[in-house]
Amino acid sequence: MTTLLAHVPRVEGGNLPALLRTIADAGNRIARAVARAGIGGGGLGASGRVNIQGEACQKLDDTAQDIFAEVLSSSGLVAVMASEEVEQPTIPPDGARGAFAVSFDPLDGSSNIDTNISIGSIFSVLRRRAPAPDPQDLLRPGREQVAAGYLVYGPRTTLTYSAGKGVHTFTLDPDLDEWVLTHEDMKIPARGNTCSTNGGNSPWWFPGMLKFVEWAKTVDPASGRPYGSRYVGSLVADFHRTLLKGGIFLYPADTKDPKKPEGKLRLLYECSPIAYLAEQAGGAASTGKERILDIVPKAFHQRCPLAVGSREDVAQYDVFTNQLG
Ligand code: P6P
Repeated sequence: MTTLLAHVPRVEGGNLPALLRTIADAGNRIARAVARAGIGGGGLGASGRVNIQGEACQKLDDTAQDIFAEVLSSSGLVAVMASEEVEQPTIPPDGARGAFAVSFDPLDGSSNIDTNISIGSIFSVLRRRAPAPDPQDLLRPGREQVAAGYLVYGPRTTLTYSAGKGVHTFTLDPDLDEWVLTHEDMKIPARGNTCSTNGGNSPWWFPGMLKFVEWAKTVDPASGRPYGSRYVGSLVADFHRTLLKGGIFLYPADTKDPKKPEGKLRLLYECSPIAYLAEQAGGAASTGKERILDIVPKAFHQRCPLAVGSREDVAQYDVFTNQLG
């Protein structure tokens, strides 16, 4: 059996296999907390905390944040880390010996917790470049990532990652309590037949997005249209389906909230790691106008539009967005 530690390639100057194993251990602990939420009346519902995004936090958000922060801080591998849940990045006590700058969303899709729908954790790994631990080291384009991935806490607990040599999924065997390689070198089909987006936002979409969705709904059997519609509301679940079956996931810029003109998703710990995986699997990820992995972040929690999935579907979306705005 190929273990995660043995599967992850080593990188110059940092123990990447150990870091991903540490993240996997955090995921195992979070999966157990998710599975037990609600038993004995604990673990579900709001915690009363409001995060930097202005979102009401669920108790499991706090649990996942605490687990990620604890394991990464104590690993000796991390120089600086940014979390969706925390305003400013954190430098662990022994960050000076950490080789990596890590961004993470400890629990993505938490609005789905109480309804027992799949949720997950997302992570992005950069090699430290600064001579000393420095939060600014996190503000680098996604093409510089040395690894990225996500966990899905669903019917199965899975960890999907890439370290620059393809995309692979490990599944947690609950009997062995071990991660088992179940999907190696995953590839997104060049074109799919599913469009995944929150149609409730259509009154605020720009013309290019409206045109793409109309195009996807047009009857044209030769191109597999009309596309089906699937939307879970957890990025990890919607992307994992897209990775396996093809199609396109869209969270575009819109005019719904003047405070979020670039859409809802965050660059550092949602769009950038997902884009890295998509490209490693032969797919594509863009804002509609530029490659996600070329965006140079200016702020830790900046948002960006996301179109990700089959490269031919993303290309078609780019055409409409560049033509129509
Ligand atoms: P909406 C979850 O809150 C999340 O950040 C992503 O996981 C998901 O894709 C998106 O928001 C869903 O947002 O506005 O459709 O509920």
